[in-house]
Amino acid sequence: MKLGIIGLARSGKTTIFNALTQRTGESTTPGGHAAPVLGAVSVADSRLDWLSQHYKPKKTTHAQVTYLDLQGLPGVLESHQEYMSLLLTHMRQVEAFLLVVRNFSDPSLGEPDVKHDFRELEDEFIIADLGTAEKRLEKISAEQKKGKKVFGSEKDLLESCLEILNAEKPLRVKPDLAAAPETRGFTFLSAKPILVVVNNTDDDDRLPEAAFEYAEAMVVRGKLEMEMAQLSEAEATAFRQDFGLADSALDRVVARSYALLQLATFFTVGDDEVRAWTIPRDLPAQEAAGVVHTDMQKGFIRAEVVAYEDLHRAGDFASARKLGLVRLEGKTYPVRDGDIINFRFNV
Ligand SMILES: Nc1nc2c(ncn2[C@@H]2O[C@H](COP(=O)(O)OP(=O)(O)O)[C@@H](O)[C@H]2O)c(=O)[nH]1
Ligand SMILES: [Mg+2]
Repeated sequence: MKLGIIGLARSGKTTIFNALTQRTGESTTPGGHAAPVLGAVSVADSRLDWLSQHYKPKKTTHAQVTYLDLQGLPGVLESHQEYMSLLLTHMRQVEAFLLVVRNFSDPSLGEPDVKHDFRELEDEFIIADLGTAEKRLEKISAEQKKGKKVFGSEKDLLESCLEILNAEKPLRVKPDLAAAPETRGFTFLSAKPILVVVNNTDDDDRLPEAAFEYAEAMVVRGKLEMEMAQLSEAEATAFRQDFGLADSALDRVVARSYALLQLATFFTVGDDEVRAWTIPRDLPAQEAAGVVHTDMQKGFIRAEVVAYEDLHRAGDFASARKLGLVRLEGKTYPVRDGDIINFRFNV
């Protein structure tokens, strides 16, 4: 899963990125302005821990989340064309945005205004998408004038997109429009799921009320979390208790992102490797097999499935089987969160 961290200057993007990826520092391009920075983290999962203890494999592989610190939006927009096009390329590739808004007072920017800052970012998405949709529609009319045929319902879909964007709404309000085969390729920014990350001061853990339209929001205390991310495990646990934080920012952001993107985790187990895989919820078993290996998808026969809870309760695979908890499922079986799957396939 790839998430882009975006926000206005000095909103705390780098601070939060560092907290999530347990890094320090800032990077810049040779040109001097900030560059998109990439960091990957393993997703903690107590189920994977148990499976790993149980199977004692040579290798245990966690699901991975990649974060991109997409610096500088807007402001650099007009001044650095080259950088902006690089930024847009990165932005189009992420599955969702973490939208950081400043909720602490800054010596140069003054008191925070989360609603205003959020809206400014949303407008950037909408304006970028308006440009894309208008340009494509102009091209379509030019082609039609020359007598060319228009594919499927592309024009209708784009006109519906324009209507939403012109009403100053993000395409997120109607995800089907931008997910259609005719429009998917445009990778509209305002259609991507967003999670607003409100960056609070150390002593405040409340979410501002009703400030964000068409978006889910959560609080992270960026500075505090970054400091905690640099402590040892034991120190961090003690620190967290003092501040009433049960889980790290990383755990909370990952959990919310999985929910937002409707993702699920399934596991494969064996002597060589125990591994967690991230898929869209309810993905058909044959497609889930393809996530592991294309041969497994092509030669798919059956999926042998046991729910984590069932295996855990039974104690081991043989007992789970005796209890009738191991099922044989076909190609279309919708994979559930926590399934442990052994794919049977022919090559
Ligand atoms: N008080 C306070 N300051 C913060 C917090 N998060 C970031 N800052 C400060 O705000 C400034 C900008 O943060 P930075 O992460 O570099 O912002 P970016 O420009 O969005 O990457 C730095 O001086 C940070 O120390 C926070 O949660 N509380
Ligand atoms: Mg930064």
